[in-house]
Amino acid sequence: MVNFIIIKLTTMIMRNLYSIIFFLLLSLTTSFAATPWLHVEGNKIKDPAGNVVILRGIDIQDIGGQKTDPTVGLYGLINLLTNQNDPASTSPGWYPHVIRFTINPGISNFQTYYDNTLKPAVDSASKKGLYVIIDNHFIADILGNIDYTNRFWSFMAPRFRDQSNVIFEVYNEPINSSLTWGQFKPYMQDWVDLIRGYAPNNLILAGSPQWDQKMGDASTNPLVGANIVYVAHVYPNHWKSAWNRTQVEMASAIVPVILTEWGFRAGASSTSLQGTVDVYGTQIMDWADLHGLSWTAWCADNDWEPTMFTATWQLRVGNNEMGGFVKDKLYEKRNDDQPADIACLAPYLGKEQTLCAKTSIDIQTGFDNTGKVFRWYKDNTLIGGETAPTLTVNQKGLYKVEVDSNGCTMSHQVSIVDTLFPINLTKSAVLTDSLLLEAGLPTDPYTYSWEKNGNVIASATSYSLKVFDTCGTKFTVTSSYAGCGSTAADFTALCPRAYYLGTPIVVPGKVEAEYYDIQNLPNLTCYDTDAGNNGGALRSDNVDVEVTSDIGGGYNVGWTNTGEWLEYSIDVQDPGLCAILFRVASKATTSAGSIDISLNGVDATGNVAMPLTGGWQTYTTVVVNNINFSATDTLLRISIPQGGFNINYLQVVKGFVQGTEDASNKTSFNIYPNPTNGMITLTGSSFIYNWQLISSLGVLIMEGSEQRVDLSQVPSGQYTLLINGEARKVVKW
Ligand SMILES: [Ca+2]
Ligand SMILES: [Ca+2]
Ligand SMILES: [Ca+2]
Repeated sequence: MVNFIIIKLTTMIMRNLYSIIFFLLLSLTTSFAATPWLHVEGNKIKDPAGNVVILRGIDIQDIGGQKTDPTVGLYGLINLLTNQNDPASTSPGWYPHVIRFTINPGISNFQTYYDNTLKPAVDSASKKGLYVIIDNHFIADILGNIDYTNRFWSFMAPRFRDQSNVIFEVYNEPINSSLTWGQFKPYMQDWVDLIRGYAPNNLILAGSPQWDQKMGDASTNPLVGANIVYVAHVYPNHWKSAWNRTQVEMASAIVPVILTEWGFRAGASSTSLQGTVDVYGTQIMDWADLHGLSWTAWCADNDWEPTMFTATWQLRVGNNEMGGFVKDKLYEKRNDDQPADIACLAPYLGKEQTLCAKTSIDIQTGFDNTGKVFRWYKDNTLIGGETAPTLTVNQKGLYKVEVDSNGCTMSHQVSIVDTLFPINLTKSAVLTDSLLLEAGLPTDPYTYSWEKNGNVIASATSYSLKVFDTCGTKFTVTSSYAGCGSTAADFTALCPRAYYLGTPIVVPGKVEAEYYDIQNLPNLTCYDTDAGNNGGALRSDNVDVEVTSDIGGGYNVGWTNTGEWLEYSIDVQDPGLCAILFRVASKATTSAGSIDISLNGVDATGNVAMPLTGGWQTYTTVVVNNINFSATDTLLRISIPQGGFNINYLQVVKGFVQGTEDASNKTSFNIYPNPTNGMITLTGSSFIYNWQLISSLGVLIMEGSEQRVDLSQVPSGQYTLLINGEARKVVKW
């Protein structure tokens, strides 16, 4: 820094004396604090040179929310809280050494959040010479949030593992009051282990049950691992309780403790936050000094309580407020308990490596050895003579490296384990030809056994197996290696064609258009002219299926194009002459296209023209008689010689159905008798009688698909009978 100023001076002397004076003033007033790696020894936080460090600073609200503050925003607030020329209250400026970033949980995309919010915020605070606490700000039962917290730290920890000023607060407030510390500890231990796998050296702040109140037993039952600091939150209501204070005092006698939240305001809306400088503020600060507690004050905000600022970001001052008190306390302590400026390098060995079936493995620190000393340990015993940046090992165990560099010592460890990698076997395929399954490489030293449908294939002991079998057959391979256990994987031979509902469609009966057979080979059971399902419903191949608004609901096939076809496996249980009733709709402008039905590949109907119905969901029924279904017919195909219609289903009806293939007389129902005192009979040229009887108040009374509607049990009065969507008035007398 000194050399830099001299060079600057010699170049600038030629230009402007005022600039030089300004530059010097700037240099003197913006000296940033050092933020080397911190570590824990006993109940103290220390810098690499062994100086005791006590972190004192400030909490700010959810940084994503603070970004949207219209007055100061996030970066404006960081500037405000580090402005060393702010005369508010009695101190001349702000001197926090740590800032805590509240991060509300529920982040949907960690990468976006990291790129747009967290990383820029950490960078901004880092440039100010601050330690930064990343606070995963749950105030919730831990049991519902284990997965999210795992994912949060798996993403964030590796990204900040090289920043000596970044501190991880695992889980803000585990509310779980029913858990003891001992019951809670395994959950926190899992998170600590997870974070340590990614980030060997950052301080980890561990909360405790009941909103960070039960850390006392950590004094006799601490978390396993290095550089862990315990979190306590002590608001005025806690401060009044001797039990709460004792918990902190028990812990802090043995392990380091940080108050990541304390604060007060006489006018706070919650009584638990109400306090003054005289009653609470001065006392808790003296108590923190007595027990060597680090702290961050909650909350440097104009909204989140207890607020240090007014709504217009004026610092609240006086005996009833914490704003001025915190600022003045930070100034008073600005030079106390601070680290020396030493750059330390942290080695990183990875999380875990597998030795199995390898003769040796290299553990690499990634460092050269210039100016550094390396010590390697196996299972906590120093390995004599190993002083290189890389260690070659041939036994499993816990390996640790210590690196001396720039006057400090950093370490990391990795487990070398003996477990087999999972086998990467094809999961399933249709066997149109023989297929070679490979469970490894020919050079792998493992032994293999293969099973077919659960029975060992005696001759199969190779890494590979050639299979060609009927669909549904399941092959299992198990790979083993002495001392490493075994691992297994499956392969299933798929049927090229499968029934959509698990069995063939029974005929006579209803053939839903959307229930065409499943295909595991291209263009085997259906053919569609464009990729993907334009309707996006039900199926995910190329056929276009959408939700239908026809009576009865379900789906229809739409976007029909010339040349497309669909096949259905059928089971003809009552052979003979049948009628096929096509349930179709079309809003095409000229022609609605046509359908051709074939059975077992033999044309059964010729081209049947489809009608224009005026709407893509305005359905009608087209009847084709005299189709002979024999017991040996197993495959029905809908071919589309010309597209332009939607199809909901085919109804196959035994016998002859009176009607016409033209649905233009859809409205020619007859209802007889009407009025009635009992049975109404429906007659007409539509042969699907989906009907609903609706009261004058609009209540559905009954529904059915029979040709007769029995009104004998309903009260006298006027009703609406909906027949295939068409409304008729009927009167019961
Ligand atoms: Ca398509
Ligand atoms: Ca299509
Ligand atoms: Ca349908």
